[in-house]
Amino acid sequence: MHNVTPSYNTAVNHNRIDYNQNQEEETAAAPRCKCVTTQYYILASTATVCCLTLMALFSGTLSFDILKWFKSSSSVKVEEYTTPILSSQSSQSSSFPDNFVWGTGTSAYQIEGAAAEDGRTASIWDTFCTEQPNNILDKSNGDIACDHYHLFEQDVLLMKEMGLKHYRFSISWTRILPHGDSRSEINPAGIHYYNRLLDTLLQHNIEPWVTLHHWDVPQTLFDSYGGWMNRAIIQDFTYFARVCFQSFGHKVKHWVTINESWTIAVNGYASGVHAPGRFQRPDVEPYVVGHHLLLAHAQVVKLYRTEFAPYHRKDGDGGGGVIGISNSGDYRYPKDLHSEDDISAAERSMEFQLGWFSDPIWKGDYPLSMRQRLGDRLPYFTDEEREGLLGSSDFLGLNHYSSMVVSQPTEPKTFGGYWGNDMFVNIHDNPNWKTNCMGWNIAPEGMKDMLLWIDQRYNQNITIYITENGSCEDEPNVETARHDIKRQTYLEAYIQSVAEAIVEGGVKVGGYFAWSFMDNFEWQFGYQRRFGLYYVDFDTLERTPKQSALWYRDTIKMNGANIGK
Ligand code: GBH
Repeated sequence: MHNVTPSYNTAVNHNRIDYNQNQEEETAAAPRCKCVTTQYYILASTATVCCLTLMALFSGTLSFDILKWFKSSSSVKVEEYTTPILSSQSSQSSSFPDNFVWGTGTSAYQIEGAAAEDGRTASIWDTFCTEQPNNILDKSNGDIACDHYHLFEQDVLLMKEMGLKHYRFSISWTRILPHGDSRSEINPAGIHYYNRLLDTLLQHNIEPWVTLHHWDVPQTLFDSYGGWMNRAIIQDFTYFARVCFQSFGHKVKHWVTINESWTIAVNGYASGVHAPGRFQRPDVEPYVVGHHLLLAHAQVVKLYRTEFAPYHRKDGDGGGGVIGISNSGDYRYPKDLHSEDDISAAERSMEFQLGWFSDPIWKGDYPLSMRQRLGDRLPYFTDEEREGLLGSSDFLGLNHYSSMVVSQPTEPKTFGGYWGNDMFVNIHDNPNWKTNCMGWNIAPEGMKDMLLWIDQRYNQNITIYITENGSCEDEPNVETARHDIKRQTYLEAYIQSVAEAIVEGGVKVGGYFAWSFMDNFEWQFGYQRRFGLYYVDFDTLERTPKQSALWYRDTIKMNGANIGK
């Protein structure tokens, strides 16, 4: 896998050197710069059209520097970007509101690398991967990942090329606070890194959406008190959030507190396939962990709303920032549409996933079905906590990937040590669905049904952002990846389903973030599962746009008017 450590810096410097060399050449040829790529890749008969399209596309915003960089950098395949966009369709009507947010997402441990650099200390994910490599399919880890820590400037240029206006990423807790808590000196190198990333994004008019916690609990906090198992983490997470708000709040208008509490609780503390790899008390730990995640979320939102939001980024559009949570929500269909039991099994299934972490925020307590099945294994909120939670999100971030068919089991299950048994449903195939290479069902209608379910359940006209949606495809090499038509088809169908929820269901969906900006470290699957719009060669770290990246660029440009056409 990662045999790039020594040669890697050379590779990057090499790009930089090339860049400088080409700079002279390009400066001399300045008048033809905007067309410089066409000269190499486009047939003469279409050159003018493409030039005009490109110029219109990037009107005024794409500097010569970017083109020069693209031409000189071996990390980018320039010719793809000369494909004319579907400008003839841009007048078609779109189902999406004018201010609809189109973005992509990543997370710190999955892309940054530089794991031990500039004062960053280990998180539970570093430990999980490096101390027991068998936890990860290819025995890899995030030590280098996409090396975004060093390559972020180039990556932002790629985002710019894609026409991205919004980018969601997460902050590595231990880059900011090496001890995890307030005993830490705030690490100036960590602050400096995220400031540079934010500045680069803003300079290119890309709005940052910053997630505070995407699973990388400081190892020190796990060692001293068990991480999310202990209430003490609420205070420490709030302190970390305070440092982030203080340091970056004037640059960030959109915050996400915690990514996928469900995944943290179930994968980390029931099945143990994620860090910290606990499965010893699956009857208790996931629910305790989930409880602390919710309380920490509420605490951080309270802090933000009282001390930061009113003062940050008042730049003419209402000022202040917004803060929400991103929850995992896969849809469940009843096997027998006429069976009351199956219908309630499907409901329960969604309550045990999305409802677990959304009901307390929009209804003030855990779903009744969870309380009924779990009894006192599910912790209780005090009145004060309930009040703190209620309304503690300006929006719901929905991470939606897939759907399943479920039924009510006929035989009572014995508890097999997994959250799924607590939930008490049987899972079935739907022969009409294909699966992706995660084995997840491709069921675009589930997106619309999930959005309608949320809208109906919380009945508050809440704003939903799809903070993650995407597909993993089998891409053994860059050539396969460049023709990722399956991913494009997946994204198009799912976005179409979002459009239907907006148009037919009146659901307030504010935006959509494709997961992921680029291939990255896919947790327990290491580098063996690719979700990116950019292909990453993990030996050379070269990035190549896939077909889906080009298609998504068009989609953004046309505000989704190309969808379903
Ligand atoms: C996300 O988690 C993570 O936030 C992200 O870091 C990760 O890279 C990305 O997804 C891709 O894995 O068969 O209907 O039960 C994914 C959470 C929860 C999504 C379980 C799929 C199973 C679908 N996943 N869900 S279903």
